Amino acid sequence: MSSATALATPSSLDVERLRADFPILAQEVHGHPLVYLDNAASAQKPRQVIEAIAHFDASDYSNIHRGVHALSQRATAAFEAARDRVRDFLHASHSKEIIFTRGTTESINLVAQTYGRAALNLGDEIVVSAMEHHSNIVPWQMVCRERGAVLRVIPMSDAGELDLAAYEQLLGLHTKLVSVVHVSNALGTINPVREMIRLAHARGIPVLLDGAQAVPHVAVDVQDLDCDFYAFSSHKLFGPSGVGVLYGKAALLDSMPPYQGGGEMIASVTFEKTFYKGLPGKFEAGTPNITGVVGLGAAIEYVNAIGLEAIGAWEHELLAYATARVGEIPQVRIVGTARDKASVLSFLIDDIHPHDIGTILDREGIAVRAGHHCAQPVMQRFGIPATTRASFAFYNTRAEVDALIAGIHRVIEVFA
Ligand code: 7TS
Repeated sequence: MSSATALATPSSLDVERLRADFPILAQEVHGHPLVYLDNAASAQKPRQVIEAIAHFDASDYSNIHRGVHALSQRATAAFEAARDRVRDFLHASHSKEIIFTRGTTESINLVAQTYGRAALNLGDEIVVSAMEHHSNIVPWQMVCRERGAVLRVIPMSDAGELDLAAYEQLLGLHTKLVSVVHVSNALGTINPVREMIRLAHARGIPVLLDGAQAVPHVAVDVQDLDCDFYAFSSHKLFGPSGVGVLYGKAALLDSMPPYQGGGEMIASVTFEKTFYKGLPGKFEAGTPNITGVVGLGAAIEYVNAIGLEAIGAWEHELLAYATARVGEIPQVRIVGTARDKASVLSFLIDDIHPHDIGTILDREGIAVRAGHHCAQPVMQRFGIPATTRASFAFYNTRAEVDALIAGIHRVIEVFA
């Protein structure tokens, strides 16, 4: 398996060479070169990931963990190698702390339905923030309803920064978990999660981080952060969809009941009694997305070869440039102006509906997201129905930001 074609130092990324790794980017849409600025929804896959998937399916594919035959052993080795790679990527101490899921959504549901269901009693509380994706709200509402517990919400400022004083006030004797987003998909805010974890742990409260929008942009060290759970999705990290990760501290995962029952997760079954496997098998019932996991492993290898430091530095530059250029247009209002941000530029143009903006930009070959971004409470907080969101990856260029600016001027012209 080859790694990224170009290496880089923090101050310079050879973006043009890296772009050549992404076949999908070299196309025209509606007669314009594609400008892909919807990376927060799903990032694209480099040739190295596409080839790793094709090679695995063509040469090594089989079901895992059950066969004595050569293909099953090769497939199992590739699957477990990907688990080790995720462990290293998150700086977890054991591979058994890495649970493969369908994605961030399933990872959070797993914690809600196992840890949550067991820990919550009448009057207990789960603390989330005002900038959560629906997948870090609804699973908690479901389990809270069942257990008679309540959701408490950390407020945020007009800039889209969490109110840490209010957060501290929310932490109490009944708080059973803090579950917050590391980087907001709607606003781009990077939350001060280290400090938030410290405050929760001072009261013995575990913390889950929704890292869906963080892992493609910032280096994550779960031991250094000391988070108890960390969830992310492969498809936002240049890997395939339908696969994701839940990291959990071994002691905590060990103490939790299984999520789903079935094959793969058992040590022995009789009609009288079933014994479960240890970690990580206990939480991986059924045949997983084997090829997807292998693809995620390849994606991590690719990202590692570039380096998240270099990626972060370039994206920071790009976001600063985009923010400044967009800020020069009087009709535009940026939503989400936190001091610490990653990759996301959400905005409004006068009172033009974001769906119209998205449609006009699409005619110019520019892919952005228009809507509530599965974060309706964020829209309610700002009193708006939706935003237009440009979200960047390391393969985006200044020229693409310029194309976005030209597209915004075109929108203004059409609606003038
Ligand atoms: N958490 C955050 C912060 C997200 O941005 C998303 C997906 C999820 C959880 C759910 O991830 P999934 O892979 O399980 O679906 N966010 C987006 C988005 O911003 N546009 O489309 C999906």
